[in-house]
Amino acid sequence: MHHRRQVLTGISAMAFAGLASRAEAAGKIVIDDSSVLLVIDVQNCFLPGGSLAVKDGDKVVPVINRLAKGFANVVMTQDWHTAGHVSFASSHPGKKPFETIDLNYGKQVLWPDHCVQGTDGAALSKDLSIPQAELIIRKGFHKNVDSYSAFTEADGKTTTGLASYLKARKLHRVFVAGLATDFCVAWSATDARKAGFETYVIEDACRGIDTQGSLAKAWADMAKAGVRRIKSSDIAA
Ligand code: VGL
Ligand code: ZN
Repeated sequence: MHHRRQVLTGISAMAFAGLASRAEAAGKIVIDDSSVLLVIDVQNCFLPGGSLAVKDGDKVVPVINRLAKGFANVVMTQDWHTAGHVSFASSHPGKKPFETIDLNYGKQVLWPDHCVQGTDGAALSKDLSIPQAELIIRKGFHKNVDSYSAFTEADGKTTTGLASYLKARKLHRVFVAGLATDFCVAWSATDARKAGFETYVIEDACRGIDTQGSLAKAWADMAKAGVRRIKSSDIAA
């Protein structure tokens, strides 16, 4: 009798724990097998001391490492430019970084040289700890076309193949984090929506550059595209 009561108590305690954790998850976003964490451009050039350092860029690393533990599926991107890339101010005599020019595919912000293929600046942060990351997609490797987006280059038509990959793997919910909020994160998130993915941007897992009002514009563009703006605390642990 005594033994049986102990067993029942054990079972009801387990059931209660199950209910409690479901209740806790209520109102929170639950990561499932169709979810993928897309980690954008956490590369040395964008971190403090880098050639295109994003203010507090390093602060995203612990947040992303923590988030990634909850994802079976993680894809990372790497900005991966040729030397003399069209997006570099140094490729346009008389132009300075953060000025803009008109290229055949539209307006282009000019940047300091950054993320040149094979350089230490282009390497992913050594502090990222995401061993399960299954794909690293490189972008911006065509000398005359930039690619902020992980999906489609700045000409608006050349694809990186990422949408096809995610669809083939049945990953329909894309959670975006990384650098920089107002460029590669925003363009990737809006393109994810365009390709039909449920799309979230995890605000505290991103940092922005904010040049000429770009950060406010990026959030407005993302909202218009149906991107959901969340915080890492909105995700069920
Ligand atoms: C990025 C500017 C130039 C980014 C890349 O990762 O947001 N920004 N290239
Ligand atoms: Zn770039």
